Amino acid sequence: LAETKAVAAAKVDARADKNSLKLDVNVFKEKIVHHLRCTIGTSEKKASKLAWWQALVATANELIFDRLTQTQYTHATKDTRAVHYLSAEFLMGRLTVNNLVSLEVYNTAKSALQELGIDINELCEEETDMALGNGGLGRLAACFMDSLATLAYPSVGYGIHYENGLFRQEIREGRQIERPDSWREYGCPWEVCRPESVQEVPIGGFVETQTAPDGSIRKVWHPEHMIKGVPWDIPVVGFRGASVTILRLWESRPTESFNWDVFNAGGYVDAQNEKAAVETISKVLYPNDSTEAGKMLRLTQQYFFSSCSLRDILRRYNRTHFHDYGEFAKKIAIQLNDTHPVIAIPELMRLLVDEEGISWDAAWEIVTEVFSYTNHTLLPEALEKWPVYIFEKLLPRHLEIIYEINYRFLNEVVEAKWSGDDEKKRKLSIIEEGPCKMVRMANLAVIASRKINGVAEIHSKLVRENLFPEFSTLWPDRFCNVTNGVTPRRWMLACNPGLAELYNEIAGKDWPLHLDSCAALRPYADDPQIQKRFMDIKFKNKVALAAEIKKLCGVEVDPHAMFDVQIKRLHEYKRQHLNLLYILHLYRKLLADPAMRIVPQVFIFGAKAAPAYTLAKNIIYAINVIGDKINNDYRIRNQLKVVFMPNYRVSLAEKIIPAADISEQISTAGYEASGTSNMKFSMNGALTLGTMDGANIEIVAEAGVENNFIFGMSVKDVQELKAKGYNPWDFYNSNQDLRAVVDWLDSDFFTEDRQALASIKHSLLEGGDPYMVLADFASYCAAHKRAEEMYADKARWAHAAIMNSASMGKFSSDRSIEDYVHNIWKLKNYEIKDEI
Ligand code: B1H
Repeated sequence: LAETKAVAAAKVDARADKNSLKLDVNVFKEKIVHHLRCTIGTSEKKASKLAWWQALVATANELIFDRLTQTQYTHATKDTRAVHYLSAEFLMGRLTVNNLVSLEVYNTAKSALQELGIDINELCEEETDMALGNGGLGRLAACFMDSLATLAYPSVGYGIHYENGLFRQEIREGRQIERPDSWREYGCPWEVCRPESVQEVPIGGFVETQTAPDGSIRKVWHPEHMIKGVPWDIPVVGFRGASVTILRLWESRPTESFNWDVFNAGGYVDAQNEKAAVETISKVLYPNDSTEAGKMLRLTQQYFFSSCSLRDILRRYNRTHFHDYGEFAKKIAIQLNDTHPVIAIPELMRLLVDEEGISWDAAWEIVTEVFSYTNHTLLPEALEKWPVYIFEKLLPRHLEIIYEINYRFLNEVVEAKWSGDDEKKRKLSIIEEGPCKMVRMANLAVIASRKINGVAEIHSKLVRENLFPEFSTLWPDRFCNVTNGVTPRRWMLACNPGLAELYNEIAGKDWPLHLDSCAALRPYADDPQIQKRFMDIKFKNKVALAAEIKKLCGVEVDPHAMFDVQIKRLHEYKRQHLNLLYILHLYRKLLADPAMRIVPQVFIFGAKAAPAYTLAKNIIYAINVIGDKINNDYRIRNQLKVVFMPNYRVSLAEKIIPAADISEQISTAGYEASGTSNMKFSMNGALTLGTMDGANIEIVAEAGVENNFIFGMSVKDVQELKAKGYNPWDFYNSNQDLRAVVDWLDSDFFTEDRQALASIKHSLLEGGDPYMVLADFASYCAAHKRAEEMYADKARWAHAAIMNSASMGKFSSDRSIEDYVHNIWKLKNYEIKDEI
């Protein structure tokens, strides 16, 4: 009894300790100094900023790990159903400010550091972004982790522990140069290695068919290698500590047995080579946003992390279910983030049939209950296909399983629906016939998934009607929509404290949990005082961004000017070159009429191009050299500035978005599945200048078309023009302004490397202008004109900015997660109490 009392007393002590850490600046200060000395091994006198930051993280981790333990205890004792989010990318960015805000200790930490003579902002700048993703798809996964933790749904994120994330971009003489991103060169204090959960994954080799005495057939895979998967856990803190979930990232290592034979035979160097080959698997993130690389290493990465994750899921399940799979589909939901982890489907079949001895039919029933698949793009070049010969080499048993799935699907399902229709079978088959037989991963995903969703209303419609029309006839109930969302904790509360304070006053402090409540600001959209307050916040953010622009680009910009922003991966379908043509058009008008006065404008770009995407790199070069010319042309009296901010990434977006007036979302209609920065901009009071594409449609439906600048062809217009036969020359020949700026690209006005800029003109004319830039040019100019007019009317602009910001309730990632939960995952959430 005495012992129980002592334990109970210790628990009370621990809780008191936690609370004082949260509330008492002095306690927080002591903790930081304690960690500086005892965890980091330095002292106040000589500590670097990095060391102070590490001590700050160690202090936060005291609270985080305690909450994590509580969360895992609750989930384990309740044997909860959980979702497992498999994604090749998690673009987490920095964690410090977010975690401190979520733990409600940001202000305590700030004051504690201040008393120690340290500026918390400077410390937070020490953190390298976790850039383990390319763009929207990876950042969406990160926002979803935030919402899952906040809503306290049992969940795990699974991905790859890339040693190098997306390359660091440097700009030299206007050109992009790629540098490796070693985000954890000096260690990452948020991650914890979990050696107790290491997995081993077989790969390569051959399959042997064994016939038992009773005539039954057994397949035995003799793999060539084993790869060790080492898990690194990154805790994700829900808002106000609602729960702490785990992002588990797998690192590849050679197994102990791996190179033993070679080593013994005196092949020390060869053994090292093999070791290096295995470590290569998690070395680097492929930098192709929306284009499939089709490389052996990439399939190996996908299989490696999918298999490690499934084994981890099975291990945890079997701790309480002892290899009885009757409850498996009740306890486990697996979400496939695009086709990248789709190899998990045949891998789970293999684990269940070959390793657990379950019948094919029973295993297939489990698999088709467990998996769901999210499609993120319709671009044909992004739809993953793998050559059969690569499968034969790396995953021979999986190939057999895929053939079996395909055989049964074609002969049972398709045959029943379209008897004797070989054309349908050819189209729906997982295997694409041809000189190089291919495995179509998207078809495999649809055939095995319970639900298939697109990421915005229009995109989901196109997934059904254009991408998978036959599948959606076959299984109409499988297809659904979940419109994307973003976390208001990072994208408003943490990155725009001024705006957050305004919402605290108007909507109450719970708005980050109930973003709909921001609508409380709407009745004040015409209130001069609130307008002033709102636009003062914006102005302050613009002053801060102007300083950052000066620092990074050396260009002086006036914060009174209209800040027009396009930040996203560089891709033809996103049409940064349409924006550039407009800038040239404005510049040309200013040169033609030196007396002309326009609304002063700053065009701000941020974009990385895939290293092998030449045209995209030329567009970056064009933005830089044209910007340079314009910024230094005294004739236009600073009315126009163009800046390209290097190394666009999450932490830079957090500085740019709160300062934007105009959000450029100008993809050719039908090509941007959703977009997510469009939501972040609106939340922070920017007006969208955009096409009726992706989530733009739903954003302006909420915020009012009249408060945004919509232009260009609709999806239907695009389809019709294509059907009719689009000819860019028609537009070029009939619009003098357009012809002048397109021709300007093919001149030596901006650069000696005339070829680089001329290549853009070439793609727009001889290249056929695949994304119909010229067709939308006139309407884009007109939209800009409307924007400039509205900007000159301060009250009208403030009204529109407020209406945008206050109408984004729908686009909280909490709403997206609730949609997934109710329509797909069927989870329950649990209150996490301080129990242990
Ligand atoms: C999106 C990708 C993507 N769609 C292949 N597809 C990749 C495809 O490395 N790869 O091979 C990487 C990424 N990314 C984006 O997803 C869409 O373009 C956006 O419109 C959407 O908002 C985002 C999140 O759904």
